[in-house]
Amino acid sequence: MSGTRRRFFQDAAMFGAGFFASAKVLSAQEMQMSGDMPGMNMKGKKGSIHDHGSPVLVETPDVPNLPWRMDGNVKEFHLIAEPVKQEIVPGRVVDLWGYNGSAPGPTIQVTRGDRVRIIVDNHLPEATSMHWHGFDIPNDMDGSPGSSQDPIGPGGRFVYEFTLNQEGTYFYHSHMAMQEMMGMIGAFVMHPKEAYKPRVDKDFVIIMQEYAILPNIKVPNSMNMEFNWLTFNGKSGPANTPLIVRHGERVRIRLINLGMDHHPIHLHGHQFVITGTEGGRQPEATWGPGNTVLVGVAQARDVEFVANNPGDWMLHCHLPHHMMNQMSSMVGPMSRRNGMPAGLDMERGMGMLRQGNATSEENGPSLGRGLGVGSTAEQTMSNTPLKTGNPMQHQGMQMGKPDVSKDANSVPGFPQDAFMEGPMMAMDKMVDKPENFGLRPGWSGFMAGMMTFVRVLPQDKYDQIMELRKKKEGNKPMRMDMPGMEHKNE
Ligand SMILES: [Cu+2]
Repeated sequence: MSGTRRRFFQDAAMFGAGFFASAKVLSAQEMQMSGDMPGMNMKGKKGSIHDHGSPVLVETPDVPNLPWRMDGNVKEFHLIAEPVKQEIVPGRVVDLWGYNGSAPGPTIQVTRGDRVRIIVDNHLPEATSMHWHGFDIPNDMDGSPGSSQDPIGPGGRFVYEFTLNQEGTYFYHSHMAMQEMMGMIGAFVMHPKEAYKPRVDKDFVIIMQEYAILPNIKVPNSMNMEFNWLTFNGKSGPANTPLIVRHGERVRIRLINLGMDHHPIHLHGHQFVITGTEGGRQPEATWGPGNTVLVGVAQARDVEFVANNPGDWMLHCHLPHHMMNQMSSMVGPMSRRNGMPAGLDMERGMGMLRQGNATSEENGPSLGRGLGVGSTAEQTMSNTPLKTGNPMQHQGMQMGKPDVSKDANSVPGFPQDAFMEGPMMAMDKMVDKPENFGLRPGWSGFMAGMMTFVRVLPQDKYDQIMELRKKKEGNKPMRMDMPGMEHKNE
């Protein structure tokens, strides 16, 4: 270890004054952006990055890349299993478990043939174990607690080392089932030495997760079988960052699912082909067109398409309940009603827990069966006069009058449990970021759960967003909390 440490400081010293600049240039976004430099990959230009065979790096919106350092011929990474505060949507910060401050954990990228060392430190209050999902590696590196190694105790460390002769979309995750449900997964992309043909211009990773977190609780109930927070890369719509591509580019999206449900992921406006699974690249003869791909639990699916249709296109899970936020039976109608249902106070009216923890005897049974939001307080929904004229106000939200017909209250089924979506709940300003620039006003009111955009943009709009992104990154303070540092991907 002392040799490793010395080596790190030598490297840092070698970089000298250039250290900060180097680290900055090689941040994930910047590495991605280096492929966007004028003249680098403009169509028709010779000597562009496209003439080299190396694949583009993947971008995992809202999730950092894991930095690494070279130790001899070994690529060394450092993962820390730890509790994480994750803001799923503005104002909703929950307590998850993840890696290096992120849930999902940071994305690891290697090239086929790499010798890789991953130092795993356990900063959790209980034992963990790291499994390398789909890796062809020696058994004692597999991370199966009990059978291939002793679990890593709290405060403990395990050093994994192996050579990777695979290509594709893989992932790492805790092999403790309940820890998986707390967020403990990250992407592990193994690049081929030469890019596949046809070469993609953009390559994205999206990890799908789900949590059951009742309205006044911050910790997921990992026993639950139903989920009210559905995330792409740790964010629910409209808080997640859209995928930005140029009109005409070839795009790959790597979808990874670790949860209790399968997700049919649907892309608007385009047909794609499935080019890979959690087992690697699929032969071209198997590529059939589609626009919805079912990503089962523990599976990965790579889809590729040519972004030939300009516009802001939705990319989302098509399960209706996975396109919602904070689902719990009583909250939706509450927002539309005049006061509480008869006989209930505020907390019970909204289905909040009043005593005991989520798995306590009084709450456990109903929560175990479903969110149920304390099914004891569940009521039949009949029509109730719709509150008009005085819509609820939330700071930062654009609350308007609901757009409903005059006879709405006489229509069976109205209002729907989740009648909170729509223009009433727009929060464009709260989720403002370069990648959202130029979306239609009010767009955010219709995005929830596993929903994001693939924005297929003409050159000028694309450049504009890249410019905004660069400015925003320039303002960010350097994060120096990693024990390693980024080196250029040779
Ligand atoms: Cu889904």
